[in-house]
Amino acid sequence: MSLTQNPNVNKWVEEMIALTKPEKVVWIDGSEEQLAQLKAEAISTGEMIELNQEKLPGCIYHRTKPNDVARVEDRTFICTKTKEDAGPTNNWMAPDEMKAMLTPLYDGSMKGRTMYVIPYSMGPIGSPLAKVGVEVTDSIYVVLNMNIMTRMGKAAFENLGDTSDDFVRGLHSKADVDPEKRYIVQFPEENTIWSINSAYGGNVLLGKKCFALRIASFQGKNEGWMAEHMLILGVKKPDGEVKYITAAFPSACGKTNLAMLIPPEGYKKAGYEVFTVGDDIAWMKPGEDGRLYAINPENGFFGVAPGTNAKSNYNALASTKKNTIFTNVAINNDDMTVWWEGLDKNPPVNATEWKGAKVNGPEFTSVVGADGKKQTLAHPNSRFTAPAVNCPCISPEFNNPKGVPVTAIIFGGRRASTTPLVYQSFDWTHGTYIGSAVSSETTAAATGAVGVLRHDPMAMKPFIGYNVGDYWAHWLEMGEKLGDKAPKIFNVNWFKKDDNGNFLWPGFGDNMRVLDWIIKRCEGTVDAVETPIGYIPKKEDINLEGIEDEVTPEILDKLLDVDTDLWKKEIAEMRRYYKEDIADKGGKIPAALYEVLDKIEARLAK
Ligand code: GTP
Ligand code: SPV
Ligand code: MN
Repeated sequence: MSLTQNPNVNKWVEEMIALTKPEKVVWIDGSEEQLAQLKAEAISTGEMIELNQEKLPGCIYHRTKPNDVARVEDRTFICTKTKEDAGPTNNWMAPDEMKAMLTPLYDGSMKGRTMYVIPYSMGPIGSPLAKVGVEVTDSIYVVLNMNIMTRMGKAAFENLGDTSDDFVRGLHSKADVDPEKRYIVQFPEENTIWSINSAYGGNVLLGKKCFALRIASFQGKNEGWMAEHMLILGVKKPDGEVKYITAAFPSACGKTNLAMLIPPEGYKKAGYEVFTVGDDIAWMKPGEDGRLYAINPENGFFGVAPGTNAKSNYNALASTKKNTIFTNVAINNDDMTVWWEGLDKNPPVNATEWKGAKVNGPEFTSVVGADGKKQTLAHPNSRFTAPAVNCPCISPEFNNPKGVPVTAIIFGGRRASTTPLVYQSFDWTHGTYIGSAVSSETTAAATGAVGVLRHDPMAMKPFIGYNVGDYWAHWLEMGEKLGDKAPKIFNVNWFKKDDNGNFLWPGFGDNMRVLDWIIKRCEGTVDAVETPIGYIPKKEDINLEGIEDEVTPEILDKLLDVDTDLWKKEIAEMRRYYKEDIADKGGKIPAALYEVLDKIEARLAK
């Protein structure tokens, strides 16, 4: 029975039932009883595996098909009325044409199955920045994940009210999980998402990338706010003040890690603390005082498992110790716990690898595959879905409906060379340029080659729900609106390498040293060196106490180096990118960004 009187919701759900023809329809109220029953059902059918309930209470395991382990960018579409409105960074098809193609795939796709109707809120219920979605799906895995990642259940409908039409309609069917018929489709003009033939993460948890970024970025453009692929963290200083920082890095480039960082000893002793507000997505809007405020629309973390350990990210690991869903990691059959590469140096002997084969872990992981790399027990994009409340450093402001005021915005990516450890933009317009110029080596978070340098403006290439030129114009408009209250914009690179391919910067907790400089720049309490690309720290202003042996003066020189020749190439590549990849393909680049490019070029030529 429907959980709402809202005729817009009920009419749409009726249409979806008529299309997909489920045997049964279950409305998800969010109650403990209902969730426990669904979990038990998923375990009894083998869809989920129960883990050791003493060591990992409430934790369950799920394995996806080997062809269904990451986002599929080549099968993701933005279906606006005109191709120009989707712009050069998106695949496009006319909405009618797309629906005509997909309708036969959805027709009867839930026959013999149950349809779950999931009401959810992105953002704290009652927050003026929050928005409601309804996802219908034939996957219990989706229901259980949405329960962790969103505020799911009846309460979301209370927020919508009995008459509003302002909710995002999400239709998901795993259908046959056929990769050739897999489509992830956004209709931004209709607040609608259609996803079919996948059962993995970002493709099917429709509140996340599909709604909170692709649809929401379009809504934000029209309503005067921003939806960004950004973590949100708070740094509490010894004087008790908390400064909030957001940071956009491409997928699997360190957002979860930075959001939960533990400061080095010296900082802890001095009284610094870091709090997590969000690890992946920020919705930001000017507040009454004219400053930019950010909320995390999510309620949990869908984090990369490999590389997560007590040293690299203690807080993330602690978050996964109860009520967590693990996807595509390895199982230790001796005690039904989980394992992944980088957890520790002891792969379980009695292991089940992520595809489901029982193997001897140490033997299995010593085999070099055809690609020259060692086999892994966990998939490189294996993930944990952990409730935010589990996080030891969750911010007291996590549920604040107003959000938190943002002092600094950081861009970054994986760059083996060229980009220094940190630099500051001259102003918001220059900062917007820096965002447009983010490029990064690709990761396992999306299907396709790994380690290839590609442009990923604002870390949003796969997520901008409209024309990237208009998106950059929106950034500039927001800067104008915020005026002198706008956050300061920075760029970081934790991934610069030496000639032997080793990272120059220790990263992780030591990134606090860079945040420290950024905060001081915002407060105006530290000087900087002006270079053609922006302000660089004076060497003595990066606190290296405790890591002097690792980061020698020579290494710091390399980290902060702005190599004129490499930067001339970088700028030439940006000109090519703006022209060939954007302007020639229907993206209108704001004149102000070309002016920034001209100025950097002129400074480099001097
Ligand atoms: P998505 O959830 O895909 O959006 O990823 P993310 O941006 O949250 O990335 P995450 O923090 O999960 O990190 C991805 C990978 O980068 C992990 O393997 C980390 O160990 C590694 N990583 C994170 N921070 C650092 C760092 O400061 N230095 C180095 N060298 N590696 C890092
Ligand atoms: C990302 O790829 O940026 C993720 C994981 O955060 S997913 O939800 O699959 O998009
Ligand atoms: Mn992400």
